[in-house]
Amino acid sequence: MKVEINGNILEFKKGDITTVQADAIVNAANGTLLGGGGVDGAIHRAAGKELLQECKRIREEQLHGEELPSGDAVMTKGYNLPADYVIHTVGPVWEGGEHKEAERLSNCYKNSLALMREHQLQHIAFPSISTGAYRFPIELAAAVAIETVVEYLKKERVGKVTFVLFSEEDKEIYQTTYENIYG
Ligand code: AR6
Repeated sequence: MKVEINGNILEFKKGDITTVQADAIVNAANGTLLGGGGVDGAIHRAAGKELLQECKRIREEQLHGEELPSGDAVMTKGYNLPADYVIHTVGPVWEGGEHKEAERLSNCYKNSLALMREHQLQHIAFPSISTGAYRFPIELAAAVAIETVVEYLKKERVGKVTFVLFSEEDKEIYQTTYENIYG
């Protein structure tokens, strides 16, 4: 499904984000930036070892050894990926909903879009951040993700945003959520 918002394109696709030829793909990382399972593991495997080396440099130089807080985002090159860049963001772990999970998830999207704009990228692809290992209920996460992205696109002309969902079921949830809010 594809819609136009203020001269931008928003689309929903089923697929593996490591195969997407966007200017940047977003990684649902953890604070260590050292890789993990899920989409993070897939991105590191497909990008190659140099990605891990750059992530380690960011930990040392930009973050002074600290972990990247949830909601924040940093950018690296894409190395062996078809995408030029990877934006690493850390989603919130779902702890019942009263620990600012929605706000922190929204910040993941906002901060990734801010990096997109800062670096004048025209196409960014997001996975469904926090809805795997971090257990954020996908219906709620989809509403936060979509509202954050749509409100941004109404204000800024950046280009194209693709949600790359890993299953048909997840894609249906995102599309239905979009229709329910904006249809
Ligand atoms: N392409 C697109 N989506 C994918 C792919 C892929 N190749 N692989 C998985 N997904 P998760 P989180 C979907 O667990 O919940 C990692 O270990 C998946 O089906 O990857 O933010 C990190 O290191 C789900 O819908 O990320 C962290 O420790 C979505 O991506 C932790 O998991 C997110 O699932 C982050 O957990």
